[in-house]
Amino acid sequence: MNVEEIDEWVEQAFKADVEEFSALIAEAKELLAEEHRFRNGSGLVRIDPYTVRSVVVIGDIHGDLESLVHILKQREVATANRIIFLGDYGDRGEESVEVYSVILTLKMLAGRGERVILLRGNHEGPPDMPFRPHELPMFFVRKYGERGKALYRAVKELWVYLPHAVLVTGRYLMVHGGVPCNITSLDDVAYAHETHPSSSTFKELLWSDPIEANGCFESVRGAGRMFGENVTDEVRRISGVKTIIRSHESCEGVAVRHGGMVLTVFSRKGAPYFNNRAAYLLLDETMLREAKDANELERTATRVW
Ligand SMILES: [Mn+2]
Repeated sequence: MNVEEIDEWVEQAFKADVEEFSALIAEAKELLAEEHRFRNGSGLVRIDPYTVRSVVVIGDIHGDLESLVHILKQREVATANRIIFLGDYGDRGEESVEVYSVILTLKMLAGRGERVILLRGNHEGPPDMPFRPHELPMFFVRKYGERGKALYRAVKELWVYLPHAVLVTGRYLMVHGGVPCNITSLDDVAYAHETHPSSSTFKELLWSDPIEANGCFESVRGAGRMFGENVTDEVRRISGVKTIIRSHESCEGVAVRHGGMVLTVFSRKGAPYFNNRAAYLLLDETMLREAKDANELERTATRVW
């Protein structure tokens, strides 16, 4: 992809009629469903660090089309072997509908083989995990009138096919929210969506936040938990990685937690959050071959504004 192509996607995102948008969603659904089947229903995407040269990681976008486009136009992003989004595409930002259009276009053009990975955030969760405010349906109706409701429902149907975790073997575990307090194997993460709601693992992956303490605590969000440093360390052991990469909390692009074991990446800026900077990560060959901690990742993160 190049700058001109991305400008075309954006133009199309604004002018797409119901039929065009509906066709894009249907095609994306087919591709995402196929990848889901290919993983045998697992929600964990595995990346062998020796088979790729560069991986880009993008945090919450939440309707911030400007930051998304700015990031996609960077040469190192266009040439990356994998682009991983950590979830939360719609809501908050006025251009949530257009963000979906651009992200699904990117996904379609990347084709099969999980080159573009769209993780599930808490704003793409199952129906029994509500969140507020959920403005996406309103944005669809504002743009497309009554027929926007059907488009919104079609987008919602995609969520079930999205994976919720990425493992870069021996290096990094990526999720939207956080690591669960009571898991015993990586399969607990991979199939968390299937054990939901009898187990809280899925909810924790999508909703939890790190806390600078040991143990597990109730979350002020009303869903998920606050997980302590000892939990992070245990999940690192179980999954065989050095660092957890997640998004979900606004920060000035990147933030280090748990003494360098957790990195938060946030890729949107502006209201209703108060951060002035967004960021993304480029994991180059060195960073894929050597497991880096969050301090090292923070130093190399690209602040986009
Ligand atoms: Mn979130």
